[in-house]
Amino acid sequence: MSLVAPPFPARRRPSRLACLAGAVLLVAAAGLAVIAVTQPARAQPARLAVSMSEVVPAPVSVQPSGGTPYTLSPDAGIFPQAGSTPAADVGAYLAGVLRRSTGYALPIAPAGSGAPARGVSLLLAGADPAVGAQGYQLDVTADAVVIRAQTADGLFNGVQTLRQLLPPEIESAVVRPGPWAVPGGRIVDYPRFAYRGTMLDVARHFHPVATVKQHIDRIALYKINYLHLHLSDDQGWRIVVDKWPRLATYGGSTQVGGGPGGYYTKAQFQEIVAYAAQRHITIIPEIDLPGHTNAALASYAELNCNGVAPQLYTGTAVGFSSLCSSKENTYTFVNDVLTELAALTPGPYLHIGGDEADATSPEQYGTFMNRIQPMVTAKGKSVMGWHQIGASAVQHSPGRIVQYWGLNTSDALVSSAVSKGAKVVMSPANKAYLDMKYTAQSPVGQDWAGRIEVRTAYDWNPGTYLSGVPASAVLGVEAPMWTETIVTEDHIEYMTFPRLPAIAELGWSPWSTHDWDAFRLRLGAQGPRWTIMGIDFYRSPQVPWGSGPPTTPAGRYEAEGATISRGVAESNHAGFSGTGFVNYDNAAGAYVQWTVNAAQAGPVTLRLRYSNGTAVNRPMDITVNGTPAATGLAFAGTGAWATWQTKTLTVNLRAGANTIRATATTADGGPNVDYLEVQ
Ligand code: TNX
Repeated sequence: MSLVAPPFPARRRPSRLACLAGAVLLVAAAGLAVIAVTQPARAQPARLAVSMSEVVPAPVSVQPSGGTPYTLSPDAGIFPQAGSTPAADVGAYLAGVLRRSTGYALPIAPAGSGAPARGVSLLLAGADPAVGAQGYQLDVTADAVVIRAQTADGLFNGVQTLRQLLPPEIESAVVRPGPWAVPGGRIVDYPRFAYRGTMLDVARHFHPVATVKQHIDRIALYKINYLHLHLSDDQGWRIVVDKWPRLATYGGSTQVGGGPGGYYTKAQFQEIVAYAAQRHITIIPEIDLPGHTNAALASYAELNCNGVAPQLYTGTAVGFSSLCSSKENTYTFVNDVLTELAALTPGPYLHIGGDEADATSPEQYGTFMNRIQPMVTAKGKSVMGWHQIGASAVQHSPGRIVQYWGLNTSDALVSSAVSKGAKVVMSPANKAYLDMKYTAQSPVGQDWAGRIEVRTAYDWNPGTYLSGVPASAVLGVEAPMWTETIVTEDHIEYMTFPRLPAIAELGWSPWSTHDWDAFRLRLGAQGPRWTIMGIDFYRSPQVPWGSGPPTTPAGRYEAEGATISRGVAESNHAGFSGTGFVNYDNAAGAYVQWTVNAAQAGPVTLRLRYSNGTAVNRPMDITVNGTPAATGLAFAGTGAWATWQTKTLTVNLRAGANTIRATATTADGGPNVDYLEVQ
């Protein structure tokens, strides 16, 4: 399908912001699938093979044991802290993730008090005290995985790390063969900032519940703990308010470009809130006030100063609408909306917008904000708003949060709000906006704040970015996604990945871990996970992606051409590929060793083709560059020497030469081996 919408009208915005230069073409449904992704082959610095250090966001402390990994086995269980429903819920979530791809039963049973049982324990005691309210300690030995935390939030964050320590196939929606190894060692980890958020604008283009849920599932993987939903704007009102029903039914009836729009019923909104809560994510609802209100003004004539309702709006200009600050009715309206919204929202914040109120004078803006902020606090919530609420005419409201979205590294409104006690969420538009294009070639997105490649999104420090705003005043970071050009679920994925993980790392990881060269390797290793999860991500050429296009010369490496420590190449059983196969000579310690040159570092899938004519299992150890990738991997009898089967495992390769060795572990030797295939 191809859809070409008219050019965006010129937008008004504060003069210090770069304006949209000329027209931006909306290539809404041009289909990301047709983007030609070119990835220059380039030499990557070498790195360790399998490691505990591939986690995004980077953990505070990682100590690999170098010992035998833990391999999740079919008889493993999940053992949450006895007597804790929140811990049991985290256990159920983990089981849900792991059962899909392993096919294992993974029964859940309360943790006992003795040695950890085989499987994953989720304990609310015994963690390093440094982990605090959101952190965790993860210990992996050959026998078990144990996650310890002080809260269920901490356990949940530990579970996200565990997912990333398992092979990428763990994210598969269908059962895969494994093996499911977790590298041995200890991670002690906790966040730098309490708030790590992202925003989805469901007003410019409406996005249904299912899309929001899927987005929640994905952002949870990177320890994002707040999802800000921009629920109203000029183009649409997206949440039912019982006292003002036309807001949703009329104000929600269209969107940018004139599509059908949509809105959430209260039950649907609560479904989103509950779904997010199960993933330890708090929803922050935003009603943008007093500007960005055309949809409300169109729904109720009496909200307009002149008593006349404007038309619904489907363009992308900003700054032209305003509630009427001099009408008492306005405050009844706002209070009704905030009352119903607060009742739907267990989280601590109500976001009241406050940006681009260009049709409101500074005096009117002050009057309006000073009336509505106390409405928020009266409902037991804290005010959150775009940084314009830091205007001197606006009083400080206890616990309030200003969200910085400017382009500069100093801002008087923000420093003034901070000096009165406000905390700041950092969303600098030229770093953190997920709706900005990556490059001039990006098929969707805007560029008024610049183009944001992955490195640009990553290379800034939220704790020192704004002069006059010390790290102690920074609550955290948020990456907003405005949706003027973001129409489909695919667009959301493409603009979110890989930039949101970069912003998540800025919010979570200690600044001492900040290192672009290391980050790009860790980020690249996430690629295979996203591919398996079906995420259509932007394959930035700045990042050595671990898969997509395979990282090595993919292909077949015949055993008869490999290094053989003992044994012989034979051809006396049919069905082999190449000129023969290797007979391991019934000796323990005999090995076949291949050299695989990888263009870049990252995970690959290995397939070993073998036959094993007897009923005897001939287990082998597989090492990559001397590090165990699988220990005692079973090669069961295939019934006949001419019956060939393949064994699959995922390993990490380093850039350059890799040594992959399969060693027989019993006096029966290894099976006959035909080839190693790299995928
Ligand atoms: C500015 S950022 C806006 C939004 C637009 C966005 C587009 C902010 C607080 N306001 O109204 O959607 O730019 O990038």
